[in-house]
Amino acid sequence: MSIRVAVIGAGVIGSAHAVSLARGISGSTVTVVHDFDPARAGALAEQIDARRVDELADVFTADDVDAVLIASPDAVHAQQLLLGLPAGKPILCEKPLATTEADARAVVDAEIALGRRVLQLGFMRRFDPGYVQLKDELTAGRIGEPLIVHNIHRNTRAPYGLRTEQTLTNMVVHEFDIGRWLLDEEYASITVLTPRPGPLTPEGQHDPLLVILRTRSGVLMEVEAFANAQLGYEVTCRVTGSSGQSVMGDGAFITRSAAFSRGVDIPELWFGRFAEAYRVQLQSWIDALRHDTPLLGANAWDGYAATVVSTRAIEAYRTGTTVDIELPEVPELYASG
Ligand code: ISE
Repeated sequence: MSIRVAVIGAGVIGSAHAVSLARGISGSTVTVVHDFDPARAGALAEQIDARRVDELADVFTADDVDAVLIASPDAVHAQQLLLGLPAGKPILCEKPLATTEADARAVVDAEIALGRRVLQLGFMRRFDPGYVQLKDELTAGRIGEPLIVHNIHRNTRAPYGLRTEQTLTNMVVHEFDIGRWLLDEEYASITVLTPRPGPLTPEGQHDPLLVILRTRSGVLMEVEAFANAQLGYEVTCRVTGSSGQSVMGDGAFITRSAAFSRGVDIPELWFGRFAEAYRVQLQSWIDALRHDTPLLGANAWDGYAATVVSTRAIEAYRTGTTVDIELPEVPELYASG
């Protein structure tokens, strides 16, 4: 049985997912494409032999759609999820779940009202071989107890023209999620520091940011988030433990020595670094749907938790203070797994 997927959003990431689901992933086809821009939807649909659907609500109820993938702009994720969840079909939604806490909670409540978990969030780093090995390092206790987590997250140029607040909600939200997942605990507080602007920092923006979190048990985590880093796309994570250190590098397979220099190429965009994570995420999602097994990725509650941290991060950035982070009790629907 092939899972018939509808893709909402025919931009860069939506198109990449659609082509992957249509051609690369086993057990899936793409039957429907929707975009705010019908011409863009039509072009993608034609490329992968799908049909274009212009009315968003119809996508979720279409007879030839078993599951939906949302890859629209961040600000409309919640609204589209609220429209689609009542149809009860599985949805894989790109991160972030929402850009405000209230919207994120509304999505969680809509899924609770449905009574079962159908939503998976596109925090694809949980499927990246590097992060999976790092998690394994920590779970196996190979470096003792984790004490400090150092992260770097750099883009060549601000993707989608991100402004400072969006660096937190669009970029660092990945670290908010991966830190909870790696350490298996919640954060207690957050601080956001800004260095002086560099010559290429856009007027009125702060870039890079240094984000410092403390977890409930007292682990420190810092993230250098640099949206206009110029040097290429880089994500690394280094954990200092009580009896060792684990470093997740830049994902390069090849170190080249030539012309009296030794080094690796740096990708320009995140696809270059996380291609395998995106592929494994999609295959895992399709496999879970085909075999009716639990979804392995981040769930709606994880998306809500990351959004809460993002909103506290914005507060910390704007006020220049350390802001406490509290989460409500985990609802029963998300209590296990
Ligand atoms: C982008 O939206 C992504 O999700 C990428 O994974 C991330 O690394 C990049 O910084 C974001 O802008």
